[in-house]
Amino acid sequence: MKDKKNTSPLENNKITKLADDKENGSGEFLTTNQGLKINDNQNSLKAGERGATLLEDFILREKITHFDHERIPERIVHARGSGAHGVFELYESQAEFTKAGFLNDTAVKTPVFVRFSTVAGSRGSGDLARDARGFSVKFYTQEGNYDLVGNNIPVFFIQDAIKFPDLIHAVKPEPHNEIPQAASAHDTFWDFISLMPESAHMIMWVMSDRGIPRSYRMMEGFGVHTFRLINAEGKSSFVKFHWKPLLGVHSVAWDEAKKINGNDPDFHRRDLWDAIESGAFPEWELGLQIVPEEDEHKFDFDLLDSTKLIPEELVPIKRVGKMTLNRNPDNFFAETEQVAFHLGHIVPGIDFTNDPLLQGRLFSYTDTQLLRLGGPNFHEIPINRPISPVHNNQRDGHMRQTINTSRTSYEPNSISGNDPKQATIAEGGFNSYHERIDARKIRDRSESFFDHFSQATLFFNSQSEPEKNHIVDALRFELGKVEREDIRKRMVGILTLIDASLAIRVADGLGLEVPAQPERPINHGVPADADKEKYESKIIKPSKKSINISPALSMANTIKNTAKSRMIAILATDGVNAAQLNALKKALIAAGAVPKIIATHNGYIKDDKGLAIKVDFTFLTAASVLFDALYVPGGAASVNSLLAEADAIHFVTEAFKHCKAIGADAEGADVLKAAIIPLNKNEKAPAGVIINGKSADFITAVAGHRFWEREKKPDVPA
Ligand code: HDE
Repeated sequence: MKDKKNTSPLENNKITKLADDKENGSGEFLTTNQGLKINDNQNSLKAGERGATLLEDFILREKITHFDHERIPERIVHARGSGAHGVFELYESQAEFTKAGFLNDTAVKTPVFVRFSTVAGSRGSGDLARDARGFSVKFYTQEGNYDLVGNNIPVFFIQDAIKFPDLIHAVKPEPHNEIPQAASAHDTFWDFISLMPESAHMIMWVMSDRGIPRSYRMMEGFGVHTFRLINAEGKSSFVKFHWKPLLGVHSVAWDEAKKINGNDPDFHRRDLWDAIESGAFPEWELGLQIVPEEDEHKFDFDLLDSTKLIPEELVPIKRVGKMTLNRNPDNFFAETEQVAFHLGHIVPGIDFTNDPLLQGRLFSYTDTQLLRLGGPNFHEIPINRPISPVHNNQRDGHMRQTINTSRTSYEPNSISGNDPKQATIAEGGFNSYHERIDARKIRDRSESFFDHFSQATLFFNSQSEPEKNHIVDALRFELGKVEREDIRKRMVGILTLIDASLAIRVADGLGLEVPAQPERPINHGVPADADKEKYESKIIKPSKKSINISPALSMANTIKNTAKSRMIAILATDGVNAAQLNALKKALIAAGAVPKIIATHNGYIKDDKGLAIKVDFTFLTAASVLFDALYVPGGAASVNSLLAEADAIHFVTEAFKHCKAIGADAEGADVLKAAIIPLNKNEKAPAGVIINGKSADFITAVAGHRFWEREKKPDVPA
């Protein structure tokens, strides 16, 4: 017995299944939604040429009605997103820890769909908001869909799901005037944060450069919560999931982020799309941090507390497989917008823990899809359908696609031989981990959740000097936008509990004194009848710390060995030195980088040999913030035109200010000098600036991403 829509993956894999639902009008007639061929798509049905429109016009009404309903409610959080298809391949069986098929069989290639997102902004907001990024992966496994719905930051703001609506209300635009869009730099957010000390650790991450990634392709991903892996013997281990990007982890500068949002609000979406279209498929390795069940209480934090991470130095990350994104969606709405993730989409071999944030999420995601996608049949939308067969007695509801042909829709039944029937564990039936629970029914938190500051300090201590400076600047910016001084002061008080120097530097920027006695964090965000004294010392003075520094937390320590897919601006115009330009272009392309010619005019320029070179952008349509590096070849005529173009000089100055790799040959160096880049004969060129160098040196500089030491140079305006 088979339901017509949901056939087995053995007969019908995901790719062909999606293909069944694809539509392409090429060579076809225009029709109504009922398949009726349309004869006139230009005029509505009227009573005479100049007469009133007739209600009878079913074609007009169908078209307008559909149009009226084109928008669906956007996601309450993570509304702004971009997606891509791909595949997950396992390196080595993990059967020792989990019986999940896709983590056991290295021969299986599991199709995936990934959606990246910002959190706070609306669907049309800019990509470069300072924010956490969503990193959701749907694995279409042979045992059902498994969703790993994570972020690019390994911890979260709050410990209990009951605070989530408060957090999101605080960060969203303020209710009276709906300002600001996609920004946390406003009073209500910092009011909440300053009253919720458990957010201290996540705040450090969001204020760091992790909050402004260079690309979705250059972000880490984290499952955040501790989950369980269950092996075939039923043995459980704790696990944290990680995604490690093979391009390394890179960010932009904050000044740059603001400008990118103006120049190209789709910067991350375009970057992902273009990379996949050009065949530069983004790749991540899946990492597992496994903690044996018996070690649950060996840490100085609670594994169930989502405001804590397990330092890699304590539990190494084992890389077990690779995900490659290799196909852009055919239709944004049908796939990226309608995809519905849920932590509760799970497969045998993976299970939950009692993390109270995780537990609350298990309720929220189905509930939100019901509203957003309009009813209980959202699993039938092509992007959400599993590749494994679906058979159950659920029926009907809004927009039901499946035509269930069985006479029975209940179990047990004898009419249909009691099919569809339950599966034993051996047959792949899901069986929740039998965790022992013997407890009182309470609303409370474990004392083991009360150290809010150790890991915030650990994160700050583990950053490089430039990264620390960026955190200070970000806090000065965000709190500088807060209007109420009491909130600013309270927040500076919270910072004193993370790091004294951080608090002093932020307070200096705000023109505030560091309070000798910060407002007591326990005064807020606790139950009405809480015994405040009991827990206060635990919140701010943890008894033990196993680790004071974790180099793995610094982006400065990420790999910087590839220029693959980096965007290189070549500033050139008529008369450019062909030999220099072509040599560098060739080397860049060989390294996988993407050179683009930026000229004073569109169309074609002529090099010094008279050959035409296609222009990609002009100084009107490009901006330095959209590129990773720039190069100015020689050629007197070209350089003279660039020197006369103020936008070209600004382009170079800005790239220097944003600490990017810069190369120049021969007369090209004059453009750098005009941009006030210090190039004294006797001195070494500033870091990352390569004059008359080898292509290989320039490419190494591009791979290095940023030369933050240049930030200290006060003499370069931008
Ligand atoms: Fe979500 N979250 N979340 N979240 N979340 C949603 O589900 C929610 C949390 C995350 O690309 C919503 O389909 C609650 C942590 C991502 O489609 C909603 C709590 C983490 C996405 C929801 C959290 C996330 C969402 C909105 C506190 C990192 C985008 C639309 C208990 C591990 C998924 C939707 C996509 C989306 C609720 C906390 C990640 C409302 C109640 C922690 C990546 O259901």
